[in-house]
Amino acid sequence: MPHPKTVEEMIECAGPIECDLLPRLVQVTEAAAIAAAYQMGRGDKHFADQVAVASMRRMLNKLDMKGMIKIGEGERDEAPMLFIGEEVGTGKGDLEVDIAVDPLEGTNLTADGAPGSVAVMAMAERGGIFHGPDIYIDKIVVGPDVVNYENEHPGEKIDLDAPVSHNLEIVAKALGRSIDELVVVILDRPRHAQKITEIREAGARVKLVSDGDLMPGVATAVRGSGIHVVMGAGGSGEAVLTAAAIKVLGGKILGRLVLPTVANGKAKEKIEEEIEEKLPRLEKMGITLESLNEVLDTDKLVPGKDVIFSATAVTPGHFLREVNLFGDGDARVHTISMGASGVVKFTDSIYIKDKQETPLYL
Ligand code: VTB
Repeated sequence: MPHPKTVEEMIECAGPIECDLLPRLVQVTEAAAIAAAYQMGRGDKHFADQVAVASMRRMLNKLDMKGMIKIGEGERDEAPMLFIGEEVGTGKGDLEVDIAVDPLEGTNLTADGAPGSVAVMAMAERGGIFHGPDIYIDKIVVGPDVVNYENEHPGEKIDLDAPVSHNLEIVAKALGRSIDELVVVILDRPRHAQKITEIREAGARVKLVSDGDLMPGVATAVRGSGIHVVMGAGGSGEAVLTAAAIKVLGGKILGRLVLPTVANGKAKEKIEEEIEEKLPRLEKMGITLESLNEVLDTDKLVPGKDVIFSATAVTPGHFLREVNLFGDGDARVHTISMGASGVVKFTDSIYIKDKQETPLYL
């Protein structure tokens, strides 16, 4: 039976952001990843981040759009570029775009030459991306099989507040396997000690990552990636970027904002200091101490319809190859990009400056 939607129909139903900006977004993450790749393994995570940020910002400012960073490098006083609220783009044209950005996800990984770092960005129409502070989001991320299972079994749903074993049982049933065949990715942090124990006690296997829980979140929606669930508290920007990709891919994320001092079990005074410092900013974004506790689902984190996402690997990743540098700035990069219409691209891009000097490798 033919698929109800032809590829031509899918391409036609792509929104204006996907049509006009997705190809350009890929170039933005590619340029940032190449800039960061020159700093790979040099031990300086701040400089690696800085060059990725600067490159991304230069590229973004060439795009015809009225763009606004909704979640990114930090607040204006902490981040000189791509701060939350910064306007980017030429300002020309009709496209009003919300942006979530992590120019270098995994700065330590890049500095150490370790796997898992990417340059990543998502866009959607105005109001389409959660406007939030740069704190943590505690989350659970699962792929489309789980969403399918939930739709077919009303009453059986993953739940951020349920015991870990409840969520893993649902994922196992959805994937038609037993819990001991599941793999859960979680950041290796003392704040997750209890959760890691619970995951192991429930019978699942744990992959601890030193940094970078964004792409593992995306991987939950990719069969064959070997990752079935991502749990734990990480950067809020990273969670929103995960939400953008997981929304396009039909998976699901549930999250809750949490202050780093709270998540990391700091002393009462430290927590109070953080509240005092951040509360005014939170309130400006419409978030109160009470609403901080709300569960944010995929559509709250990324309400947009015309959502696009691109991630280019700097170092080798779960399903991406690292940047290769060939001399005189020639480079080859590997990207996953996607748009709400349903198109997902794995692209190998080769930038050759001197066509006589640099041969094309396969
Ligand atoms: C998290 C995680 C990221 O940094 O933000 C982490 O989501 C920072 O956590 O993927 P800590 O404050 O515990 O160091 C990353 O691992 C890399 O940006």
